[in-house]
Amino acid sequence: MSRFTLAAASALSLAAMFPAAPASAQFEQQSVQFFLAADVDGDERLTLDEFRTFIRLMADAGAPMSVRIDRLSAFRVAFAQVDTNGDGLATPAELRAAESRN
Ligand SMILES: [Ca+2]
Ligand SMILES: [Ca+2]
Repeated sequence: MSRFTLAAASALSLAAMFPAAPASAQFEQQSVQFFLAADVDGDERLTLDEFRTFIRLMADAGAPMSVRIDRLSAFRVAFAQVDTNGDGLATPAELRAAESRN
């Protein structure tokens, strides 16, 4: 099997895995999993380090905003935008609010 065929086949199976689910719902569900994965100490809030992990996971999944943040290494800037109360921690509520602003 040529590399081209392989790429085409994997694109097809990806499309089959995620049929008609709206992209936003898709990412929302994934972002919960990524949040839990990134939250190393399990306090349900992300430090800047944990936030970086979270964005990388999101970027790997193809979330456009996260891809951009990852590409620009703009973690600190993005974190400051998410952490609206400035306590150095991104809560799920703050992340959700930031997502709906974008
Ligand atoms: Ca944490
Ligand atoms: Ca905060």
